[in-house]
Amino acid sequence: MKKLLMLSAILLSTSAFADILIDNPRSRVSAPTVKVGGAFMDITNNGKEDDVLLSASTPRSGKTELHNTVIDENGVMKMREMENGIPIPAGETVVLKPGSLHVMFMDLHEPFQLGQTYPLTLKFKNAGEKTVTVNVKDMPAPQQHQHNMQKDMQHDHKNMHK
Ligand SMILES: [Cu+2]
Repeated sequence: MKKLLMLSAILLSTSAFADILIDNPRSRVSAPTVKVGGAFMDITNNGKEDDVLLSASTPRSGKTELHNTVIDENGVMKMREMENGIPIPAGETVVLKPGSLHVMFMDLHEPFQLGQTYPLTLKFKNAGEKTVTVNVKDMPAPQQHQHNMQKDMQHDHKNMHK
């Protein structure tokens, strides 16, 4: 039974010459005590058939999920697991980036450090498994706006006392 399933999987995959390209795989430097992290990249499907990113795995993490970031009815940002994977339509590029779709590491064995690289295996429905090398980068968190607001408020406060 298992052999039959494998055979049909091979037959299916030979009909699909899905050409998946993965560009700029990267992770953010993580704080020493943080056990979670993400991976971001552009995934282009140059094939003629739609594909799906089903799962991801790396020796760096005990558990890895595929997530999307959504804003709920209360305006709160939440991450949701993509239980059926991330669709990669034919002829399109799907962007995995902070605040959007991402690979999520739920159980990092060690934090990501600047300049490190690590292997990440992506499993596609048609294209099969592809292992890429992820670069750990100093990706700035989108918090500068808040800092600016704080400065502006202090500024206003001073002006009031003039
Ligand atoms: Cu997440």
